[in-house]
Amino acid sequence: MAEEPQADCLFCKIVVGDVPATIVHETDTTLAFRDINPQAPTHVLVIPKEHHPDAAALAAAAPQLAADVLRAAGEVAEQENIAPPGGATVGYRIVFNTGAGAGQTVWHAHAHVLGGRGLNWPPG
Ligand code: DGP
Repeated sequence: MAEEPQADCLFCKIVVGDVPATIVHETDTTLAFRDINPQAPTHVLVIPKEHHPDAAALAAAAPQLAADVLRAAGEVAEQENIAPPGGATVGYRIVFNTGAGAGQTVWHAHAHVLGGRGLNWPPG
């Protein structure tokens, strides 16, 4: 079930324009903006406009919306010229940190789209 916007949620505030962000992509259901603390030359966050606390909750409550986020992430990668094909150095990573132990710090589901440099595996 969709959740109401949360008054204390940073990303809900970005959705309504109360907190500024560098928006790079938008659909009816999703918003994408540059991460304030980039970990790669391209580091964009893709969020559902609706509030869901993490990726698992989003997928359980609104699977079509989760698909919208993934589609938007792919479109951002195309737009940023980090999507294959394009040679062995081109590629990107979509990351959903889920839970504090995995590094989640903002409790509004978001996909990190990272690229523009070599990405090691396994991640840290
Ligand atoms: P995570 O740690 O997976 O919950 O990712 C949260 C990301 O949000 C983190 O990479 C930094 C980013 N972030 C935090 N505050 C802001 C902000 O005010 N604006 C933007 N654009 N990004 C933010």
